[in-house]
Amino acid sequence: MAIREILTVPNPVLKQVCKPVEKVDDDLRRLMDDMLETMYDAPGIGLAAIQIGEPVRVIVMDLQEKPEGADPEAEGIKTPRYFVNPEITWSSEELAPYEEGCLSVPEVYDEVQRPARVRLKYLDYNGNLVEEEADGLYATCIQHEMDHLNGVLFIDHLSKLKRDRAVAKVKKLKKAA
Ligand code: GNR
Ligand code: NI
Repeated sequence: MAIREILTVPNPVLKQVCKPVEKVDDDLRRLMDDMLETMYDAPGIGLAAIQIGEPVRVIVMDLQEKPEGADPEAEGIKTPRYFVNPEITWSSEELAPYEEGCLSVPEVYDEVQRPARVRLKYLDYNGNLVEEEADGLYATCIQHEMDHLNGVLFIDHLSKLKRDRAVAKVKKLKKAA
């Protein structure tokens, strides 16, 4: 496994529409392993393949929710999730706000409103079809990640003023580094 570089705004690669995966094979599993390692290292709770420059419809996620009654001091047990060619098949009318961040827009956080619940279908790590409903942080995160597959960032849901400020902040951060 390998930690890969995470692309940041205003890299035009992040604006690409990603291609569907044709086959869940060992090459793709290697990519998903690298994405997960990169995400844990960052650290983040989700990562889309385009964030490491691979224009394919692949997402990894680990919401790191501690099991109920778990020792709060204990290290969270890793619960990785993998999504290949995900599709949203239903969205609730009800919206929910969440203070979002993005590894491709470091150190910028702002509130985005998205459907509170979605139904989705996708292929998992082994290429099996999964259909399920998401709510809470899972719903927010999967919609944030699926935006990446279509070249959309969370700052695209903000005003132009806030978006321009966010890009300027990331450019400045990068210059200082
Ligand atoms: O690590 C992340 N945290 C986060 C918080 C609120 C809403 C979405 C996210 S996803 C983000 C990682 C990332 O940039 N994924 O694309
Ligand atoms: Ni993101």
